Amino acid sequence: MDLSTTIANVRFPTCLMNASGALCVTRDELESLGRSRSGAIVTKSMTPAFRQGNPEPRYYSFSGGSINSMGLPNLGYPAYAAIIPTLRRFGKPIIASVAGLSPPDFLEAARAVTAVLPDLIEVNLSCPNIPGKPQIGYDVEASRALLLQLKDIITVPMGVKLPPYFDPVHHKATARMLQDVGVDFLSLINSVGNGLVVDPDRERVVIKPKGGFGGLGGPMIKPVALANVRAFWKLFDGRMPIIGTGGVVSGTDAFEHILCGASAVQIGTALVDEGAEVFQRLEKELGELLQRKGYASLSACRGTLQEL
Ligand code: RRO
Repeated sequence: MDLSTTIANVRFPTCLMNASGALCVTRDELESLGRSRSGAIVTKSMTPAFRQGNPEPRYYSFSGGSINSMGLPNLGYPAYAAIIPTLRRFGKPIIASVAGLSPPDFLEAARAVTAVLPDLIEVNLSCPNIPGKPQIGYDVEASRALLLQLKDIITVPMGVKLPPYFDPVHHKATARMLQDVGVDFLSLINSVGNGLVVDPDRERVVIKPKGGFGGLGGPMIKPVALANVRAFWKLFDGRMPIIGTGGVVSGTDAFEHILCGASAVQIGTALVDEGAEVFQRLEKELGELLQRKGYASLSACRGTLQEL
């Protein structure tokens, strides 16, 4: 089964790839993604300087999913600008994720990483874990101002990684802004920010930063992710490429994202739990599912979710 896909005129050998943040911080991790069946290499969100991130424990996995408050640990853009050209040998697209603690940080990281020409750039407007720094993606006008400046700097296709929205008004206002700016693709969604997981036996939180608050991922957020993929697919009349992220642990989960309108799917929690072999398993499961259902390609079922 051909699981290849195209986003903003960039061809991906398969539609399954890592989510930014999951096993993609170090050179070793990025090379391991290169050797895996991941359809792309997506970097950890990069800031101008190296960041240690938040104190540990800062990631916790449980049956419902995961909670993290990593705090943007990354090597800093000079390191990624040096690593990215060496990743080309793996022959798959490279998506550089760019973040910052302030708009000038974003611009600086974007300028530097654009110079080494990753295939696409994903602007992360939705990190929930920096104490005192709200997620920019929840402020439509601040997002517009930042993205307009980034659009002038970034010469490769520019996408945005958005936080989950929970009201149609927010989907609509954000879609209008993204249309005005002219972004090339969407990654939906980042973790569901500021959740709290409690260990009832120990009567305490499970991660250290921010009093235990952190971004939720994995199976429990799948319906929220699907809703955001679907809402933006409809608002853009199916013309905006969408990478679906959230709760994909099986081929069926990936299929659900595609039915809602995703052109590709990113894997976070399941990748951390299983390691890079997860891509092979999901590829097999998705391929067999499509075959069983009689679909010859992803595009045959993309966005075709039926309503009652
Ligand atoms: O590093 C993190 O704490 C983090 C980031 Br930048 C993000 O975008 N999403 C997330 O769940 N964690």
